[in-house]
Amino acid sequence: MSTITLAQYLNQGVTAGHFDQALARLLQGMADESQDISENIHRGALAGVLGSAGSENVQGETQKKLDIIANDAILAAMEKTGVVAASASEELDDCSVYAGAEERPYLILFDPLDGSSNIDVNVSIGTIFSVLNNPRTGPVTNQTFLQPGTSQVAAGYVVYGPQTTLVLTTGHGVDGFTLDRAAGEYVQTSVNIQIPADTKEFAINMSNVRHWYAPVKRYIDECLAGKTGPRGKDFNMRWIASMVADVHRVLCRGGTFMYPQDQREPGKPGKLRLMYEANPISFIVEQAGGKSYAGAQRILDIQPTDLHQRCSVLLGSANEITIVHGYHLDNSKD
Ligand code: P6P
Repeated sequence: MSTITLAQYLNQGVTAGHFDQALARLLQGMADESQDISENIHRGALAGVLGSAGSENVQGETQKKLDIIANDAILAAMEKTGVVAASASEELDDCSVYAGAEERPYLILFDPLDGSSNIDVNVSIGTIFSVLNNPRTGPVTNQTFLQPGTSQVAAGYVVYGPQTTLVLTTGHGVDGFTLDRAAGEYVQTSVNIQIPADTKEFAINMSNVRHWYAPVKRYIDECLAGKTGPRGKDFNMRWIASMVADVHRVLCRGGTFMYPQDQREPGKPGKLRLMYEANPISFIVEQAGGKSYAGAQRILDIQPTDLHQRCSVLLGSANEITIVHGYHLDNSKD
């Protein structure tokens, strides 16, 4: 494959009319900032960036030093693009509105460092981002961001792992880029990623099995029953506890990733956040031929009511997700 740089890819996308120069600038800005984050992660203890920051985020979770470093860096980088009106982050209660927001075409939401409990034990973590249009119908507030996932104009993630990999979609398929540290730029290494429709691999936190509702319990039990069970094949399990790393594996070789709502807190629809985790990842998964549901409902169809709302997540290989989604529909009928 003749490789092209991210900059060349973005120029081609503008020329092809897939997106405008402003979105290209936004995506380049996010990619450039991810290089700095990658370097910090790569140096770890040598850069003095490991460990807790001694503070909590809006979710009440202990913040790691790198959570704050990444968050502040992305906020600044998005302002610098000149095309982002405001940013919403997992780490902040409210959106950050930039000067001249009324003229700037895009909004961005992000989880600056997802899976940060893995930072100190050298396991892959990631950045997830979602891009929406700024309707420019008045001042930007948290409410301006409350658009369904189908409204996204772009979404992406960066996996900080053995390689630093950027995966993105602008609604024209999913493409992947590997960071060439020596050259200081991303090079395209995957074109039009497609998730295999069938799989023998599922990812879920099995320690929660006693809390699951019936549809997920039935699906996983059937996978665990293996060859002699109703599925007629053995399954393997993975759980990295870093959504981006688990999802990237699904994109590369198929599989399912599930973090379902469970009975621990019946009023809580799930652990993962809709706006800056489930929506961008679901946009990517569907563009790659997969499926993504919050129980019976398609995630991208959810009309948000809060910037930090959570949802159940069942995503991955289309033929497998169709099965577990079907169990939720049966359950809804019951
Ligand atoms: P658990 C990381 O904290 C995260 O939000 C996702 O990246 C990950 O898939 C999940 O939570 C892990 O949750 O309950 O297994 O620690």
